[in-house]
Amino acid sequence: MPLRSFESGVSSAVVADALRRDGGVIVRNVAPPDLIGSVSAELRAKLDESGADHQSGYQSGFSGRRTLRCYGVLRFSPSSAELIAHQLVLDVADAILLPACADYQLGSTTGIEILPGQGAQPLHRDDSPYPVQLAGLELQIGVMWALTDFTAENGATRIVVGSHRLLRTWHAPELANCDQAVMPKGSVVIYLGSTWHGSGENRSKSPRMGLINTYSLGWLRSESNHMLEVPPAIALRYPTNIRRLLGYTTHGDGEDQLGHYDGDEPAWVAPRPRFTDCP
Ligand SMILES: O=C(O)CCC(=O)C(=O)O
Repeated sequence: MPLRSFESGVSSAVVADALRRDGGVIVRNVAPPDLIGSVSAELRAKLDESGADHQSGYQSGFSGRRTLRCYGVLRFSPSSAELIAHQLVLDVADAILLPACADYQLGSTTGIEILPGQGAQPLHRDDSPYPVQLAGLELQIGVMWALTDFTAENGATRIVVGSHRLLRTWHAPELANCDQAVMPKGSVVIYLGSTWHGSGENRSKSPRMGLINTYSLGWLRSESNHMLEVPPAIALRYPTNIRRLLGYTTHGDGEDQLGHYDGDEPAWVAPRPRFTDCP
């Protein structure tokens, strides 16, 4: 079953409908080439560092031993904020996640470069760390930006269309419905946390580079620890919507409030001296 693919300019409602129906959807040519160029350049050094350190946890069997990864990209890639808080992405996240939370947060931000010779990643669901599966409750979405063209040969993300309808993680997906997110640089593929997916095999002679950001319900533990990856002194360089996505805010009100700081809304709303003094 093919993934549905739209051109940029499509409404977020159409994208969210396709996502709910199929579990994944492509929107082509969303980000301009200069933005994609800046993000790629800012990720370069960190990707190379991860490749140089073969003992690090960056290169595991699951992530791929011929795959470079860098995490917490807002620490060193200011341009990535434009992709992370892209209006289309936030509108789709609003539609999918806000019915089940007061606000959502970033789960993780990861640059991924799949080198020639890398085999396909095992298919998996991103919501598997959360030991709950309830029909109709989506815990997160994944948003993969193509920083190079994604082709069938270079490892374009594989998505099992319709697999989000399998309620339990042990229900094997129907592989006949697997499609690849073939799309030009600057495009984005969005998929649900419950959708089976994984990177493809890189049979080409060139690397495939992407930036994948996940967004999860605000009352869940985020996949990566943003307070350490993007500490307050760096978070303060970004506008409040990015700080909010990083979790420098509360979830809920009154006695239902989570994430308070000294019993209060954290300082990103009204910076206090001790906040900026944090190491
Ligand atoms: O690189 C890709 O296309 C997908 C990567 C992925 O799904 C993961 O590492 O969890």
